[in-house]
Amino acid sequence: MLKVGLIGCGMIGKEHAKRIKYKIQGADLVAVCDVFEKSARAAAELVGGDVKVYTDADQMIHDPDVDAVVVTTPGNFHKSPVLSAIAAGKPVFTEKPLTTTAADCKEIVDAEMASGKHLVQVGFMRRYDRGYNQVREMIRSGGFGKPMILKCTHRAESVADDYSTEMAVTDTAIHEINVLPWLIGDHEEWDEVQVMFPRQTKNAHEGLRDPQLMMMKTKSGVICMVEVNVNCGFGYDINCEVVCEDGVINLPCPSFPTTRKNFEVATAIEKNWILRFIDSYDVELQDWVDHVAQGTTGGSSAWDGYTAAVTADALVRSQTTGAVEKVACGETPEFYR
Ligand code: ISE
Repeated sequence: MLKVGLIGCGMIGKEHAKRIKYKIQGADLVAVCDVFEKSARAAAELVGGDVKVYTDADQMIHDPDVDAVVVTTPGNFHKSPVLSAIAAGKPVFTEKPLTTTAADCKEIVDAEMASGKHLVQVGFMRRYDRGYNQVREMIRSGGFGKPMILKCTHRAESVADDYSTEMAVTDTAIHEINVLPWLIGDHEEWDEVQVMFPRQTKNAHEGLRDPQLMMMKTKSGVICMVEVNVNCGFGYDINCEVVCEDGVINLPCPSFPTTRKNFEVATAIEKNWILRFIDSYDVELQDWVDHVAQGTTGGSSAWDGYTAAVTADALVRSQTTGAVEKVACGETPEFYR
């Protein structure tokens, strides 16, 4: 049984705490940690109270009762606990993004390589989503020819007041940055990217540029357009249309009953990302635990986290310059091939 300690007891932290405690096979939650003791205690209560409560991440990581670590703090606080877990030689699953800058991700990559062990898995859960996997298989089958254009939307009903223009890249589009090359079987990194700002929505809070159109081109010439629109007001709406040489494939939407009432035919849209990707999170954490049992990692590696961050840095630069920005990740180290 893998004894897991979790750091960061906010929204996704509480979800993962319950998931590890009640759903995942081969793992048990033994400790929770948050700088705010109240949050840590609330998470502990959610899972029945029978876990240690910490406010110091390092102490929890070095607790001999903790075999492996899950990091669910906000992205800009991932670096320190991930480095600390690597130093302790303990497997660590960190929520996306690995960190919010490429420089910080590089430190993690270097530390993991120096440790000589694959310890880090990054929580890009879309690679575990059933729909994305179905689309990927269709592309791999070759029956649709080569993909040429991807048209994606990443829409949310609304965001919190501390959500910034940069976060549209580092926190939101980071999913498409990670999942799209994997989806189309492109093993190289992105080549160039650009952000465009269309007319501003009246629904965004002051200081937030929303919506944003992100254009990303792979080295093989596939162009992806991602509409990030986080105050759309009607739900959490993830779409991805893959235009191939011999046909078009659309990512399935979550299925809801179609209703007929009041002279209207209607189908619901998912409310938020926790619900939209609930199954993907289950599969993802089970896969992490299964890999850890074999002494390996699955899903996205620290290198994937790094290349996503390099791409995000380029998009963030483009938010200011308006220009097409090059993405330069360098050679994939042998360790991650
Ligand atoms: C959130 O952290 C997620 O990971 C969601 O999938 C994404 O849609 C949202 O924009 C992020 O804030």
